[in-house]
Amino acid sequence: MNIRYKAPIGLGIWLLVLLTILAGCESGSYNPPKETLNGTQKGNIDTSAASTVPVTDSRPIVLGFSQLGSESDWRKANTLSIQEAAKESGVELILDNAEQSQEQQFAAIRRFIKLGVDVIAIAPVIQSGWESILKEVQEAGIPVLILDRAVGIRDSSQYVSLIGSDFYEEGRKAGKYLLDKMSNSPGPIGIVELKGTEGSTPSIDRGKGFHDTIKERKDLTVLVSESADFTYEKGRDVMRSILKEKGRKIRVLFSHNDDMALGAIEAIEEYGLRPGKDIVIISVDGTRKAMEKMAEGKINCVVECNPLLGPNLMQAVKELMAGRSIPKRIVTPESVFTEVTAGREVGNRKY
Ligand code: GYE
Repeated sequence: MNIRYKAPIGLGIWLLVLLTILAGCESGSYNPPKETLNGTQKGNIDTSAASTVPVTDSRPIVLGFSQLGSESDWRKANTLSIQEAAKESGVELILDNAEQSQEQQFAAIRRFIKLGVDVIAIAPVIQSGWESILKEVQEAGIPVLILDRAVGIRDSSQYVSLIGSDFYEEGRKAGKYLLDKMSNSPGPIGIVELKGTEGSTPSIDRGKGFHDTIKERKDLTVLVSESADFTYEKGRDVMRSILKEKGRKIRVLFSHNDDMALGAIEAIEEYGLRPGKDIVIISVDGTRKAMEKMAEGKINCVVECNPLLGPNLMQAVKELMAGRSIPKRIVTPESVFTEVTAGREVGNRKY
């Protein structure tokens, strides 16, 4: 799916910046080019308008964005936020949905290079394997912004900035909630962990943060840790089979995202147990649907992960094109919601 956006320049973007920018010691910058797009038509990206963009300083900035997929409500909100922010700030967005395939991401990035876009943004599906494609982009002289998930590369000069959450911290918050919740419950306490996409940063880091935190209590045992790819369907199916095997030994579910938690709730109810009561459920994201389930008492805690990265991304793009440097790492501030406040929070959710 490729969608092209051309929109008038608005000022609202500057008011819409909701997220805190934490400057690291490193920062990235880029000398903005003056040349226009070369306008070749490649793949299924519509480039017809690109070739007509005039060679002037006032032409819109063109951003090629490789989105990793549409696997969850978080992802859908993330894509929408980027589309809206692009419109709002007058950035011309060329969006490619890679449907969970790193190969498709590479193909999209190569098309962006051929088109001669001004900036490339990438939300990487997995962490590894990015070095050689980023080298190609570097050789083409196009600056790269990494969004949401990280890339595991040796040479960090291959991208300008990483914009997104601290997933390790999210895992730690989930672990801390569990320690607190179980402080008066005797062990052993059996835990199921539903992981996200194997090899993706949020799955790796949320897992680490959670395990590192709960290990202080020896009678908390992770019975099964299995990937359900961040989707509702796999969350339900994987939980069904885990329940068959472990049944009532399961006292806790830590799900790496809301979609999988919601799928697992379906499986738990089918099995005849009460989610949120017989099985304590901790999830990550903070979607409206998860908040509603929490208000019903079927989820106990949701660690927030903010998908509304569009304003931050557009601001970074503009700063870069103006030749200013931006922080190497831009982290989004996030909170934790529990069953105690869920009812109040439902109405405030934007995704
Ligand atoms: O938590 C999950 C999505 O990368 C932070 O990806 C993102 C994760 C998010 O599929 O719902």
